[in-house]
Amino acid sequence: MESPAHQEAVTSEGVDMEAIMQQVAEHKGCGTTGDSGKSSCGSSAGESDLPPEIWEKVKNHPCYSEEAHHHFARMHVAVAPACNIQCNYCNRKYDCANESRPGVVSERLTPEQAAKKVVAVAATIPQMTVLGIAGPGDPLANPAKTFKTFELIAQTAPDIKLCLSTNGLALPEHVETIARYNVDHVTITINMIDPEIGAKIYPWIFYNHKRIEGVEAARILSEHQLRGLEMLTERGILCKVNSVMIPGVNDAHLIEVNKAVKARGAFLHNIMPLISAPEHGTVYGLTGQRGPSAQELKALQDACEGGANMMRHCRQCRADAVGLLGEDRSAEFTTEKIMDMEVNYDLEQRKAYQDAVELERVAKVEAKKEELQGLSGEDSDIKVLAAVATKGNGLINEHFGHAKEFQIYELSAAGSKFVGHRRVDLYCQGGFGDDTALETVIRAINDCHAVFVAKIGGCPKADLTKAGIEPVDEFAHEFIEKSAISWFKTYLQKVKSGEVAHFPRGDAEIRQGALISEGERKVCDGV
Ligand code: CLF
Ligand code: SF4
Repeated sequence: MESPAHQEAVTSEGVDMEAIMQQVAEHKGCGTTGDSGKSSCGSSAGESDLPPEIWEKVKNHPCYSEEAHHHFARMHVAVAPACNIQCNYCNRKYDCANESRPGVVSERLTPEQAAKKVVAVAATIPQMTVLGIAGPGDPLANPAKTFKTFELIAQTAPDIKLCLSTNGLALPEHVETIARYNVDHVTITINMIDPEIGAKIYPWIFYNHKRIEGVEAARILSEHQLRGLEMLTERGILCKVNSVMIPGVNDAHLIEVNKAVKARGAFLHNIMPLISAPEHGTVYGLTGQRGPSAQELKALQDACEGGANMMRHCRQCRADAVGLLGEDRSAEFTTEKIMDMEVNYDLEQRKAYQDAVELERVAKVEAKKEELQGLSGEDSDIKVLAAVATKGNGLINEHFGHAKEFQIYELSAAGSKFVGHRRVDLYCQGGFGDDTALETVIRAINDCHAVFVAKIGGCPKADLTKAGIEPVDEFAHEFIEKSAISWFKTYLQKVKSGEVAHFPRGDAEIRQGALISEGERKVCDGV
């Protein structure tokens, strides 16, 4: 729990940056955490950092392994419409903000339709390795539909990992069933462990056939979340905790949440920015509650390092998302289209594809290691952020103007680390560049010293340079981290020789609603 002095420091307007920065200063660094024998190097932990049995579980799960998210895809099926609680950041006509941005599901599916869709997607996208149920309500408030879907998929697509995301209220009563259906990855959204804070996030829960409000509701919810987490980890089920960072409400408190979930064996902690806008019709949207800036989010995530492993590559995806994290191919797989599809579910072909991906991944890791040797003995404390345009596979393979998001890496004498992503509006509009979009892209990556791209035109190059962000296209189609480390070595040399003066960059804006255009959204008819 927070001390009273600590609570005073949190204003209703702002993030408690002082408390967060104090935690950063106390950061103990990377080490082995004990529970499940896992490393605390965050979701970027690779094969050499994890016990073999854990690596087997995460190596092709795009959310549980940062490395995997460059290569492997997930899909969600929207079979769970009802919810048993109310969050102030959710409007029921939108899909679940636990596991998605407040976009909407295009269509809800029956378990049978969902199973058909999974097989059709898996046959078309061999890198699709995980099926998640994340809404649009709460999967465990719809247990019959959720578990029927898992049962059908286990029969027709046995190589696919099953994943579930829940608010946790109904979790304790379903833990045995989750284990029986071989659901090996469970996410619980835990935004607080202090019911007084919880009452500012959750107006009510529906429990034991009753609607319960206020602090009592938050107390019951928190107790169920933490007990459910313990019960799952005791059974060896890998658990991730999602938390929504709500400035002035639970920001600094999430450091306590991180400690509490680590103590109960959570494998990962995913702190996501609040998505809030009046047009979403949520309580927070209508009351003007803001989300965090990029710097505030990163400071909090940094403060939590050394506790439960940090996930930083979440895309807050829709409850019907399909594809690599950051891309959404759901429009290719509507129920109508699936009915007309010739589906050839070839297990051998899928395995061959995934073996080839594994070779590519190993090559990428080796290339990074080799480049890192050039930084050994480097004692500079300079840290910079770099933005990368990529279509996947860990390569710099996207044009600046075609990027819908940039991946962000922190570069230091210790090497490179994935620290986030920024959604942006498309700059290239087919033959011409959109200057307004360019301004928003620059604001979204304003904290970066460089942007790595496969190709870039003269105009955006000039504007980026003027804004102090170096456009780098000399590593087109090469591995991201190897290239970024190589660039950073040169940057450090230039700083040392006096050719370049190093200045910290400013803050950046987390763009809400970018990436998917309004035209692609369809409002569902509510829960
Ligand atoms: Fe889906 Fe969630 Fe499973 Fe992943 S998403 S149920 S764990 S398969 Fe992933 Fe999407 Fe973030 Fe969720 S990027 S919102 S963390
Ligand atoms: Fe919405 Fe999910 Fe919260 Fe339910 S648990 S109110 S669906 S965000």
